[in-house]
Amino acid sequence: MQPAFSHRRADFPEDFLFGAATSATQIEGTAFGGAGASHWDTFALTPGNVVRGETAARACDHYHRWEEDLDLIAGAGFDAYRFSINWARLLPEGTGKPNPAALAFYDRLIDGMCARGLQPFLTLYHWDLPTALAHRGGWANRDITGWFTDYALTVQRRFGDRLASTATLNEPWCVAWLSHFIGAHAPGLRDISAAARAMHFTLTAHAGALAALRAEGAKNLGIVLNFEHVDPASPADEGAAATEEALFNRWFAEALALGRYPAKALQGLECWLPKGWQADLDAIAAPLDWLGVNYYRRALKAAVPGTPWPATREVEGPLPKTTMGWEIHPDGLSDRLVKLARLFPGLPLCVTENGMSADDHITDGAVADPDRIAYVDAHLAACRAAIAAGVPLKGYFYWSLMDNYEWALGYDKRFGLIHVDFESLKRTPKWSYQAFQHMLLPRTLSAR
Ligand code: IFM
Repeated sequence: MQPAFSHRRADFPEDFLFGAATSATQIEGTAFGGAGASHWDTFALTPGNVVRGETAARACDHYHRWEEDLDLIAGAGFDAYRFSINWARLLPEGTGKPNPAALAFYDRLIDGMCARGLQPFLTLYHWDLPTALAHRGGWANRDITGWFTDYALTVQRRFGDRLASTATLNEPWCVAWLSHFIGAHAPGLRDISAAARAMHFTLTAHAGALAALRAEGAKNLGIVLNFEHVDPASPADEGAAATEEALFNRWFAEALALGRYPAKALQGLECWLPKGWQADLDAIAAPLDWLGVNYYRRALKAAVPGTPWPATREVEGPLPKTTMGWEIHPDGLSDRLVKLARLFPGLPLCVTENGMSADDHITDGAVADPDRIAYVDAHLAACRAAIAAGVPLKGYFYWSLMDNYEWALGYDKRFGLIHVDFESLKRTPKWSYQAFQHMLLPRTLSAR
């Protein structure tokens, strides 16, 4: 039997928003419309970086199929759509003159959202750094603050009149640590000094753009951070878990909320931070209008004595997992929301990403994904628990609207509510899409 969610829309506050999320490089197709190269294009063309060497050149061909995709979002009953602009599409050289085809494309896309009653939730940076700027040091160069601010202003001046909200960056931990220390994402560095600089310059870039956007009159400005529930693999691994907590969950959040970095992370990073970093902290802690929370899983951490800082590794845990190998732990979401509400008193929070990858197949024209429905159901229960505990949680966005380019994992992992056949590009809504429809559509239709 096809399952439904155990929640009704009426179980959430009247103004609570439901939405679906994507990002530009993961769906649009970077080969179309005069987009400049981003560091992901070059990273993917380097053997060994991406599963089967797959690129985002065509992705879901959203560049040409955006109308069908927006119809599907509206058809599920969502109130809002979280999308991003590809910086390298808009500014092929990273700075300077915008690409006219990109201006026209994002105009059509945003107008298309408004015409369907979908609130446009924009993310300015979801990882498509123009290669021209990567060649100049990218996120390890302090100048990125100015490059990013200028890009943000170009976006605001053209599209700002139609945006419901703007987030500066998506998941700065991935931009900095995963990409410059672990080396799993573009630019694929394994360099603690570049990583420390990027951990700081993502925040100066956020702060520069936030101030400039505000001066320009932009409203509803935020940033999207990723969080995981961290546990020690054994009682002897408490220190390893605390280091991970500081690097992953506390670094960005405490800098933004309190204007300081956690001591446990500074132990390893302070000597690599750029000169004068302390002077940037006041600007970094400028008030936000909202905070986006991406949450997927629990991570178990163990110490690896005798290795360089942070001297930790991840250990496989016993909980049920998604096809990413990620442990499913919905209580971690309510815990995190409660902690964040304490750290940022009164600040509206929004779950900007939550979802699971699964081994989805089309059978007799349908995609049965009961595990995904159960995953979302449990995380919606966690949202309700947080709201009941007093957290000002304002929305929930499922990641992702449709199967797409999962970065270094190519087209291997399916997170979508909509199945995409990467040969024919046909879209097939899964059972989980229908579960959202069932929960959301009656009220959305009466409001439209
Ligand atoms: O696909 C990514 C997305 O780009 C950022 N957050 C996590 C998702 C799943 O890995």
